[in-house]
Amino acid sequence: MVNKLHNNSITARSVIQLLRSCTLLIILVLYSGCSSSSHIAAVPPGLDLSTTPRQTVALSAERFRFVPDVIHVRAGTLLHLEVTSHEGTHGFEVSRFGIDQTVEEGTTREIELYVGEKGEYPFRCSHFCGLGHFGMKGTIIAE
Ligand SMILES: [Cu+2]
Repeated sequence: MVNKLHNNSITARSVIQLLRSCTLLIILVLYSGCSSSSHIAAVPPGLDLSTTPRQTVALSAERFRFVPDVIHVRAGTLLHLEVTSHEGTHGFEVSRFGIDQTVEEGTTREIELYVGEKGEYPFRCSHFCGLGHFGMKGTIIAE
């Protein structure tokens, strides 16, 4: 009888420990999920705007593409994008920079981001715009 009680309390303790480990694991998974989608500040607060080179690119959002869909920029440039939708409502998302804007037909969104590091930064339409929506994407290439 005493033995049985003892065994039960051990089982209960193991279950609690298991639950604790699971909770910890879930928190870790959620946390790593968040950090993998972490983004760079679009324009870092300390950036000296008077000396930073700028580049302006006009982007057209159409069904179902961005024109141009590849933007070349020199690393260390403040990129000024003018995104105009000529057909339908679209979204403009650069997840690495935490940018996500809706661009309604006939309007232009002005978006600034500082491309500090060499690399490829994908962008895409983030507003479902029709059958070709999922192919509506492009890349900023910083060299
Ligand atoms: Cu779309």
